[in-house]
Amino acid sequence: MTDRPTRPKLATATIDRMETQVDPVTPRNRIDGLALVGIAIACVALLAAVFGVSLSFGKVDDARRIAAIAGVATETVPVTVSEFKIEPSTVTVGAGGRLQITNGGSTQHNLAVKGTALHTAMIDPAKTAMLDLASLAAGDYTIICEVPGHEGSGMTGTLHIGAAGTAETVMPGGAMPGMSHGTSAEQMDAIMAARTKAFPAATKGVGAADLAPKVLADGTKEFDLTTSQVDWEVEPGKIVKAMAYNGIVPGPTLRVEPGDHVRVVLHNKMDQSTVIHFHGIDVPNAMDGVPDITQPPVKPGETFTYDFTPKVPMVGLYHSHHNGQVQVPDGLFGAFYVGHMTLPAGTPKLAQDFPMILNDAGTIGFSLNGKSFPATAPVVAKLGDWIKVDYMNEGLMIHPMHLHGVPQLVIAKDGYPQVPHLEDTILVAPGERFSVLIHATAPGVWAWHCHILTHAEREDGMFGMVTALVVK
Ligand SMILES: [Cu+2]
Repeated sequence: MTDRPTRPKLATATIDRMETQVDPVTPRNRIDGLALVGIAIACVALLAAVFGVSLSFGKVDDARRIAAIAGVATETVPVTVSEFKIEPSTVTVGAGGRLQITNGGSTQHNLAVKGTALHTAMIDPAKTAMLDLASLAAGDYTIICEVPGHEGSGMTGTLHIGAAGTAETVMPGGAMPGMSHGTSAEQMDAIMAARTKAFPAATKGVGAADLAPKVLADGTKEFDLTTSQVDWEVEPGKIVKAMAYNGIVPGPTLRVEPGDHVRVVLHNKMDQSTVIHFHGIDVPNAMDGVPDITQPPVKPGETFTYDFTPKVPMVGLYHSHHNGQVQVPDGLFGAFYVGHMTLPAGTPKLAQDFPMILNDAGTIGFSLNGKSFPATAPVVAKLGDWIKVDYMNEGLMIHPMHLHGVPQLVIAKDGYPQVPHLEDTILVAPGERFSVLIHATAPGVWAWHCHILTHAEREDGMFGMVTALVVK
């Protein structure tokens, strides 16, 4: 990170007041209350569904009883469906087992076993459904998504049902074993510890690096952004097909000052059209980057120049607005800063100031600045440091970003100053930006993660939207 804003030191008493200022009843607290009621209703519905299934399948219970007598727990194998694939493409399940199907895509999918009556209901994005396989004899089956056109687009795979009493290890995506089949607590702990101890794991490529503009003779700041399809290492060994600006995810961080004449030259080297929308930035209508509303799509091989002079200081974003539900989560996003935010009176000089861009979909999946734990970057601070973080959500879901150890002082939403107030969990919806100050007053390694636990933890340990604040 470069160009840290420098702020004058002010009286400690002011800082102390700022730190203890708490807003006890914000609308967000009320939303949390409503969310709790929703979760309670969902839990009751889930229990009803589970009992409903177990009552209606006598055969299933028999298979489970046999499995139980044989000392084998019911195996639950995770499967992810998305546009347009089933992962893993070969699923192996012991007799009496079941599938836990998560929709990692952005539209509805289901999972069906071809040639049988077994299928799930339609699963909404980010939702999960169970599919009991105990009625299937040992052998190989074809699994598909039944949404018209999805099977033909690639949503097909093989389901292998093992013989009764077999315990087969399944490693979807090379990472997540089907744990419940004879995995001891010790084995599970060891698998989890291996992931966590790998943090911070080295991977190829670092996103969000600052890009210095070319300064033209008249003072215009010009940035070249080239889109291309690249291999991106999300976590060690997990290399995905991403779409990237200048080869990195997130794309380069662009910084200008209010009143700067800015040109962003987009070179499209992908095999599909694209555009750039400058999210939150004051641009003239013709530069708004929405295909067929303000400009034609920029076709493969074409170049388009965005030309504007932003005047309002902003914590903004730039991203695709064409086939955006694919192009953005697959990597076409980056931070765009206009000037520096006015910090609350009394804020000392910041030791660090950086964007943390959230994503949860596409080929990249659950990630912070383009990386999944343990490849996420820890934030290393000295005791007493002040740090500014701009959460920016480029995903399809909401993420409550929770930091252990010290509270977060929210100072702005979407680049607009708010009355500073402390929170320990910041709810960041898609498109939103929240700017927070963190005062590193507690030594230690503090977990920092999205608190929707399926975005951060799974049977083989922590993954996705997890990093740490390390205070020395
Ligand atoms: Cu999340």
